This record gives sequence, C-alpha cells and structure tokens, in this order.
Amino acid sequence: MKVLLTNSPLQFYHIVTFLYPDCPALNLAMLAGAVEDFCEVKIVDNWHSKYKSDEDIWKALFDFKPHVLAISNSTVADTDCICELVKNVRAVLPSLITVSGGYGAMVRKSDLLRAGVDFIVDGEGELTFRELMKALVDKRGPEEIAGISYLDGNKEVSTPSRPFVDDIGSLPLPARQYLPRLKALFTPGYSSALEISRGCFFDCNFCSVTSFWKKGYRVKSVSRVLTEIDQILSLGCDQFYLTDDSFGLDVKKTYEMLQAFKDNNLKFKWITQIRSDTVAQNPDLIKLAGETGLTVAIVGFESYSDEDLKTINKQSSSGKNLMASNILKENNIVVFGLHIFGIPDQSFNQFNRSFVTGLLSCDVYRMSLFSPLPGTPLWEEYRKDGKLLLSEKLNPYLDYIVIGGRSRLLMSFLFKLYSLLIYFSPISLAKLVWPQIRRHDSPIAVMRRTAFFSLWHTLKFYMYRKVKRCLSFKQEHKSR
Ligand code: B12
Ligand code: SF4
Repeated sequence: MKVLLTNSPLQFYHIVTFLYPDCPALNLAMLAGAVEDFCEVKIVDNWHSKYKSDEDIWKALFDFKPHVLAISNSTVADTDCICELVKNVRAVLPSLITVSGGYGAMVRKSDLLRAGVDFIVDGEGELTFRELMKALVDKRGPEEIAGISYLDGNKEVSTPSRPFVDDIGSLPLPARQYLPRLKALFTPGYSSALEISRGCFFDCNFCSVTSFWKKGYRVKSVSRVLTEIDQILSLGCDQFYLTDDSFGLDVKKTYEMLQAFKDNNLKFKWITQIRSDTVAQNPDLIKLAGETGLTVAIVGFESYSDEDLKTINKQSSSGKNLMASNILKENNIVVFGLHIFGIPDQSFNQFNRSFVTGLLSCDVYRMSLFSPLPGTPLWEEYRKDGKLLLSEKLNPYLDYIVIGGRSRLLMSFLFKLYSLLIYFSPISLAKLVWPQIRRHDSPIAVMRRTAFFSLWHTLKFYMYRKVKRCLSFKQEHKSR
C-alpha cells in the first residue's frame, strides 16, 4: 500500500516557520517510520514548499499515486486549509483514503470529518496509525482500532481512546530519510529535528501542550537518543531542533544524555525550548549543554512581573527569568525570549517595565498577543464566563478575543505598535550594531542573523496578512 504524508500548505500565520525555515516536520517522519515496513511511503513537507501552494501535494498525488493521504493538523489554524485541500482532492480522486491527526484534528474533528477526511487519529499517532494502515491492507473495518474517529453514515463514531505508550523510546525510529534536506540557518551544513521528551508536567493555563499530551513527561533513553543522533549525522545533518516542549525537566537523565554527547565527541549544533527555572536552577547543566553545541535557547519568559506569572500559572519568577538570561549568555547561548502582551490585570506600567527588561536581557525578543487557544484551561474558563468573542473558527489567527475590560481595537493597535518597537527601539538597534556584552564570535553572528530574520519575517507576515484581508474584502464586495 502507498501512503503519502503531508501537512498544510504554508500560510501567512506560520510566522515561526518563516523564522525557522530549516526545521523539518518530524511528526511526518515518525508516522512514516511506524508503517514503512509494510507500506511504500512518501513525504511532502509543505512548510518548505512555495508560500500557500499545494502544488507539491498534487504532483505527488499524480506521480506517486498513493492509496492513502495522511495529513498532519498540529496547529488549529491549519484546519481550514486542510478541509479545503481534502474537499478538492476528494473531488478529483474520490477513492483516495484520507487520514488526519494532531492537536488541530482533536479540536476540530467534526469539521475535518465533514470535509471528507475518512479517519481522525486521536492523540499519540504512531501505533494507531500503524494499526489503521494494517487494517486497510487486510481490508478490515476500523471498529476494533482504539483511538480513532470516523463517520458512520452521518453519525460521528469514536472508538475507545488509546493510552499513551509508557516508553516513547520503544516507538519505531522516525524515517528521517523521507524528509526534505534543509540547509541549516545557523551552521554551514544541513538541519534536522530530534525529540528527546514528550509532554510537560507544568500547567501554564494558556498552553495547549498539556491539553493534548495531558500532564506528564516521558523521556527517551540515552541509547535511543544516540541512535537517532547517529541517524541524523549519517544523513549529513549537523544541526537539529529539539521538538521537546520543555527540555531538561528530568535533570538527572539530561545530565547523562549531555555527558554521553560529550564522551562520544559528537559534533553538532542544536536549538531547544527550555523553562527559565530549569536554567536558573541548573547552571552546570547549561554549561554542559553549551559545550555540546546548544546554540539557541528559546525560553518562555512571558513577563518579568511575578503577578503576571502567577496569573498565567507559570510557576517561575522574574528573578529566575533574569538569572536564566545571564546563565545562558555566560555560556554563549543565544537567549531567544518569548513574551506575552496583554496578560489579564496587567497594568500598562507593569507591561512597560517588563518590555524594557526583556529587550535588555534577551538577545532576541519575541512577543505574542494574549489569546486563549481552544482546548486549553484558559479557553474553557473564559468560555464558561462568557468572556470570549467566539467565532465558529475557534480563533485561528490568535487575535485578541477577550471581551470586557479592554478594548480589542486598542489592544491590537498597541500590540502592533510594540511589535514595531521591538525592532526599532534604541535598545534593539543598539543590540544589532553593538552587542551588549563581549561574546564569542559565533553566537553574536547567530544573534544578529536571527534578529534580522525576525524583522524581515515579521514585516512579511504583516504584509501577507494585510494583502490577504484586502483580497478577501474585495472578493466579498464583488460577490455582493
Ligand atoms: C517544533 C515545533 C515547531 C517547529 C517545527 C514544527 C515542525 N516542522 O514539525 C516550528 C518552530 C517551525 C513551529 C512552527 C509553528 N508552530 Co509549532 N510547535 C513545535 C512543537 C514544539 C513540537 C512539534 C512536534 O514535533 N511535536 C512532536 C510530535 C510527536 O507531536 P505531534 O506533532 O503532535 O504529532 C503526534 C500526534 O499529534 C499525531 N499526529 C500529528 N499529525 C498527524 C497526522 C496523522 C495523519 C496522524 C495519523 C497522526 C498525527 O501523531 C504524532 C506522533 O505521535 C509543538 C508543541 C508540541 N509538543 O507538539 C509546537 C506547536 C505545534 N506549534 C504551535 C504553533 C502555534 C506554531 C506556529 C503556528 C507558530 C506561529 N505563529 O508561527 C508555527 C506554524 C506551524 C505550522 N505550520 O502549523 C502550537 C500549536 C497550537 C495549537 N494548539 O494550535 C504548538 C502546539 C505549541 C504551542 N503550545 O503553542 N513549531
Ligand atoms: S512549561 Fe511550557 S510546555 Fe509546560 S505547560 Fe508551561 S508553557 Fe506549556
């Protein structure tokens, strides 16, 4: 049986994908690895195709002639374009079987099924997808497979849910050889992706990770990680992104892992997401991480006010945020800080103080608008209290949708204004021409490059968004 794996065409709201155009879709390789022993597999990683284009999928549909089209829908915002794609594909190839999975598929299951997706895989995908493909090969029905949803006539049916595997290292190796070979941004070679852990045991109320993976943290063994790194290096890649949500939560295991990287004299650069308290409480771990090639640490600082951090249940503190920045800088690791604009009850002064502190302490400052994501505790709380401006599309573009208290228009105007200030404030401009501390050459180069990339892609993002809005406005008027 032939299986084509893909994801949504690249869209204007994929701003982080523009920032990191060298991170391949590891989830597609994981699913490919789960079935490659009995299926012929092909991956079209659309985020690296032309902007908004589904050309590569159509080409693969006609050249490769798959029996199954499997589409990843990890981001809620992607559901609409996936629905449209499925409708178009089904109109041309009615016998093609379509499957989807991921966070977006969990939240907008009905929309996908009604658009023509045959099966939704709920939750962790590898084993369920394997069983589903086996059932299709054997021409068995889906009723016995745990963790899937489908339409029976007009009725939505969900089979009993499948528990997560205890040991994620026991899952099949990702078939990275099917991923596109992407030129690395920060090193001269090529880039790949690696997963060491899955999930997180914190519960920040805005975060969708724990809504999907539940509150839990599973880590691969050192030997499994070394095997995957071998695979990455043998494919000629010397940089990788960790897809972990919160690197290093199991401190002891992480030490062992990093020590093994060092002992095996493995040469690569890597980038990870990490909590500020993990950094602040474990400076030796960070030193070791830097020695093994950690180049950029993406840290969710969110705010430098303890009150704000309490409101979003971050369970860290402003002191730890500042300490984390210093420790990372001491180890020549680029501090890529994520922040939230518009946290409830945050005063204007509080935000301003936080903003300046962040600009001064991060190498790259990034900010997103406070916007509850469907499925998160915050979304549920606000929805129950009638505080959400609900659209049927569940806030796909992460706008400010909170009702009451603050004006939406003002919030979105201020967000844009501050977004511009991130790049044009004297602090940011000074950072570009005169790095604030003496640093090793290479991280500075990385920092400057990342800052320029951020600026360029943010401008592009706003341009795309504006153009798109203008076009749809014109279209609406024409059709009237
Ligand atoms: C690494 C990462 C990125 C990387 C690269 C992603 C990539 N190329 O794979 C970069 C930095 C480029 C990125 C970009 C973005 N990301 Co991102 N990203 C992640 C992160 C941290 C890990 C993704 C991952 O590989 N997970 C590991 C695999 C194992 O999990 P998985 O993808 O969910 O897949 C499993 C199941 O869901 C299921 N499954 C998934 N797809 C399918 C398909 C089928 C057919 C089947 C059967 C099963 C199945 O099986 C898989 C294996 O078990 C996640 C958080 C997370 N933990 O998922 C956020 C996350 C997915 N990203 C998110 C967002 C918002 C974005 C951006 C939209 C940000 C932006 N504004 O630009 C962009 C656009 C992404 C896009 N095109 O859709 C959000 C989505 C929020 C939401 N609920 O909608 C997440 C959840 C983080 C968060 N909490 O905010 N991202
Ligand atoms: S620490 Fe990060 S991954 Fe964990 S719940 Fe908070 S935001 Fe989500």
